[in-house]
Amino acid sequence: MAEEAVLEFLHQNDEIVDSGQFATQSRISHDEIVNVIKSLRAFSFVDAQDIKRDSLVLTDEGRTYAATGSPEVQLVNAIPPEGITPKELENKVGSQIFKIGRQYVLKNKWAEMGKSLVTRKVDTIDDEVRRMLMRIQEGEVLNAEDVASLKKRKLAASQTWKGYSVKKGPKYARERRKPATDLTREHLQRDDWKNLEFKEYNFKAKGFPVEGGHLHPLLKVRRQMQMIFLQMGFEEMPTNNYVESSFWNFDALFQPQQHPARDSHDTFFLKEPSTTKILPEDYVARVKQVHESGGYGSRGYGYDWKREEADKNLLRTHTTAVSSRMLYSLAQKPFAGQRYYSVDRVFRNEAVDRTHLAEFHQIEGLICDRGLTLGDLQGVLQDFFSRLGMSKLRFKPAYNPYTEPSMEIFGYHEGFKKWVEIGNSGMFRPEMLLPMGLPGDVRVIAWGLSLERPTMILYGIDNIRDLFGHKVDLSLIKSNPICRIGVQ
Ligand code: FB9
Repeated sequence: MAEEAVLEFLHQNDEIVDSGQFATQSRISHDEIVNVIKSLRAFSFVDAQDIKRDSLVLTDEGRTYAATGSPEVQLVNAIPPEGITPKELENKVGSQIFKIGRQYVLKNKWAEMGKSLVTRKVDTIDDEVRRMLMRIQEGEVLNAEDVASLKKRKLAASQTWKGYSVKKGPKYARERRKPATDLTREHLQRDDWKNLEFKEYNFKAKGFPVEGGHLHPLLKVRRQMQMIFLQMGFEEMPTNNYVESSFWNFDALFQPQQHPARDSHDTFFLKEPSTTKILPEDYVARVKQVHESGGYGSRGYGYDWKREEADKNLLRTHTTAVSSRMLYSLAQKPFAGQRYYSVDRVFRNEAVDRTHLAEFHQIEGLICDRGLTLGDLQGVLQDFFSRLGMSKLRFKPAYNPYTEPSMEIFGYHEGFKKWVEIGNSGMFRPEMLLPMGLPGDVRVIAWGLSLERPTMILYGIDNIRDLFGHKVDLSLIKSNPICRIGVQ
């Protein structure tokens, strides 16, 4: 519509002198005409020269007073011959007119504004302000002093009108045929492709963003951790069971049945199915015995071990439950050393905070072989954490029910310039290994850490809910950088 109007007018008249007048004559909005002119100029259909006109226009307030009279005149006209109290006068004209008009009434000495009575001092007044506003509306030009006074009262403002004068351009045509963007079957069938104009290729145009899949930061760090373990000769353990029996999760690890971690305040027990059905009975008997009366050089815990406690199903509290299963199965065949690792979800019924949820992903590594020592454990931790970028380690004696000795692991973080707790470790106790049937000289060194802590540190995330859970911002999933650990 607007484009056709402009091109047809130029065909008839060679020039549009003023786009504003053309818009009015064509009954088309000037904004629409301007957009068409810019588009036609971009394709050399027209030559367009800028026109600028500065004009004075009334503000909303100015237009109001041009219609109703200036506030100061409205205020004086509202004063009766006998006078009026200030409050009554304000109620009569309204607080806005009263507040604005008052200052000009006093300046023009048109009334006496006493504290209790307002009296008029002149019989006739000339609403000069209203008259000036109406002259502007009629397009008259006022002197600079009057314009300045109206601008100061914000009753008028300068406005720059921008338009164009337009002539035919080098590529003018009475109608603009959209350049074809594709050679279609119809073009060939109609044989009209020969006189088609094809749009130029825009080699600078950006391609559409390719929407593909995106990996969660946890999965990226998990992959890197897996690569580190595989490069170190470890084999992944099958961790595809969140539900575990208390037997494999605690009893097999020589964790006593009264231990606070086995309380429902720390562990999620299942209602259905509440109990496990199958356990290796001969092994269970040895576990019962080692808890109650020891053996293998241990004196045990000296309590009545209960099968129904061991049968309770739970959500595993650590992947060490899987490690115990793997070590037991290793003991059922001629012994050969092994290196196992696991990275999977574990569940703890604990207070949640900014960095802890009721579940997290535990990473665990273990080496099972004859004659291993604490030095071997410290050595493999040095190798493992160096690959994570933390080569300065310190070890602090600690306690775990299933490892002795045990060590907390600390690493010096070059970025934070401080020591950071990076995991826990130890040597599984004989009371755990020997009832399984492992040879007496076999030792198991093991360690654990979480997946969330390194991921939060590596990706600069300080609240775990921004990393894991239903409040995670998907743009984080789409835009997080690659994980650069475990790359030697
Ligand atoms: O991951 C932890 N910290 C950590 C690890 C790596 C890391 O990488 C650097 C940036 C590159 C940074 C930090 N921690 C263990 C230490 C703390 O975060 C701690 O507050 C939280 N711990 C979890 C348990 O909290 C309920 C992290 C989790 C943890 C702790 C111990 C084990 C596993 C996970 C274990 C074990 C174990 C011990 C002996 C034998 C077998 C397994």
